[in-house]
Amino acid sequence: MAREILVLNGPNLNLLGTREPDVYGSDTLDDIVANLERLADERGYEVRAMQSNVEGELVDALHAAASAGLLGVVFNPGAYTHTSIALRDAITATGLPVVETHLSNVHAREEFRHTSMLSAVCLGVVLGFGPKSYQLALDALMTHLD
Ligand code: CA2
Repeated sequence: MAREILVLNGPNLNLLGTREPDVYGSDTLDDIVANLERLADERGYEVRAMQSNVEGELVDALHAAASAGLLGVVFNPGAYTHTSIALRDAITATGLPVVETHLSNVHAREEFRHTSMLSAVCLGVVLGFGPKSYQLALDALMTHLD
């Protein structure tokens, strides 16, 4: 059976590469996912990618990943990071190892970005390295799973 990892992205990340390149870089989400697929393949994993702007769909994606036997999640929850008890509960409920991942260094930005509802229930957090954050998160997750 394939060893699958979910790469899950939240609100507005579908706009990557099209706006605010000074904050979020010039790579599109497709570029980032293609890169992760290569890295995963080198280590015997497969990546399944999903993006949604809807909080409940992200909850559903976490449930579906657990039900389908996916092994873990690289998750950039976007702005829901700072607000979503529902996503926190979903991570706890599924028991999946989740690496919270951010392009920007949220601690160097506005105060409201300094709090995460999710970090405490995640395996770890990677932030501030642009698209490289995703690669570091995937690498750490695969090492954890190995
Ligand atoms: O740094 C990150 O990865 C964030 O999760 C990005 C979220 C932000 O609310 C979090 O505080 C930190 C925002 C994603 C917005 O993505 C855009 C991409 C291109 C253009 C505009 C927005």
